Amino acid sequence: MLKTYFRTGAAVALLISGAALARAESLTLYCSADEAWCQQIKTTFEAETGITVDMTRKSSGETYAQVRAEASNPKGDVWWGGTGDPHLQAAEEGLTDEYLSPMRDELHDWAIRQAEAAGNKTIGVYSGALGFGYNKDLLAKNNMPEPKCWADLTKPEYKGQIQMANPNSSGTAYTMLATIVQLMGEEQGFEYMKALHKNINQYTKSGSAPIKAAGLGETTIGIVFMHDAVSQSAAGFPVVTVAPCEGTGYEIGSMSLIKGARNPEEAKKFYDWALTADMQSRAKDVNSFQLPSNKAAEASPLSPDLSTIKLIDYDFKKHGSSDERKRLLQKWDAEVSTLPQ
Ligand code: S7P
Repeated sequence: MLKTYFRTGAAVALLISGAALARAESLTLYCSADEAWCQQIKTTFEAETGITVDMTRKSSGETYAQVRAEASNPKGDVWWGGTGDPHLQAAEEGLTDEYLSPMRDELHDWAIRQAEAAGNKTIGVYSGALGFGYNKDLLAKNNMPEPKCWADLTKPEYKGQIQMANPNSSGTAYTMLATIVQLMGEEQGFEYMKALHKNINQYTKSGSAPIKAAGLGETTIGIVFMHDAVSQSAAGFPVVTVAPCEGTGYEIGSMSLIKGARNPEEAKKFYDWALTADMQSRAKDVNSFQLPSNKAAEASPLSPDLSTIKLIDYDFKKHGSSDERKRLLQKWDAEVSTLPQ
C-alpha cells in the first residue's frame, strides 16, 4: 500500500517536473526575414539551447498586424527581423516590451539609436539599403535601356516590366514609399508612385518576391533591398543590383519582445543570442547579405557597402510612427493602388 503510494507520488512528481520542463523549453518566434534565414535561426537556436522553437515566417507589415490582432491574447514571444518601421509602430502602440540586453555594448550605434528611439522596446539586428535589380538577359532580349535611377522606372519602355510588393504587407515596399516621399517631397512623391503604378505588373505580398521573380525571368525589374538582389546573383541568376542615382533609403532590421509573451525568459535568451557575433555571422551562409548589428560579426564581401551608396537621412522616428505609417498607407491605397494601369 505504502509502496503504491510512493510510486504514484514519484510518478506525479515526474509528471509535474516534466510539464515544467516542457513549458520551459519552448519559444514562439515570429520571423520577418527570408525563409532560409528564419529556418537557420530556428534550427541553430534549438541545437545550441535545447529550446524548441515554433517559428512562423511572415512579412513585416503582416507580422505587425498579427501582433496587434493578438494583443489581448498574445501567442508570439519574440518578433525577429523585418524592417524597423513597423517594430517602432508596435513599440509606440505598447505591443512590445522594454528590455536592456547585456549584449548592447557589442552593437553599432545605429542599432542602439533604434532602441533608444523606442524606449528600448526594439533594437537593430541588421541594416541594408533599398534599390532595385533587373534580369540582364531579359533586358537585353527586349532591347530595354539599363535603369539607373528611380526616375528611369516611370519611363514608358518599362510598362508591365516592374514588380514591387504591396506596402501594407511588406516592410520593403513601405520603406520604398517612405523613401520616395522623403526624396521628392510628398506631392511629387505621390505623383511618382502613380506614374510608377502604370509600369507595375504585380504588387506581391512579400518584399523579396519581385527580385526572385526577376531571377526566374518572370519580370524584368524588381524593387527590393539591394542585399535581396545580391542574393539572387549569388545564387546564379542573371540579376544586376542597382543603387538608384538620386539616392535611396535604408532599413534597420529590428527585433522586439512581444508584450504579455507566454515564454518571457526564453524570449530574452533568444534576444541576447540573436545579438551575438556568432549568430549574425551565419547569415551569409544562407545568402542573406544584410549588414550585421554586432560590431564583431563578419559580413559577407558580397554585402552592399553602405558607405559607397548615396543614402538619404531616413527619418525613422517619423516614418515608424503609428500616425504617419497609417496615413501614408491609406493615401497609397486610395490614390495609387486603385488607379487603372
Ligand atoms: O529578405 C530579407 C529582407 O529584405 O526582408 C525583410 C523584409 O522586411 C521582410 O519582407 P517584407 O518586405 O515582405 O516585409 C527585410 O527586413 C530584410 O532585409
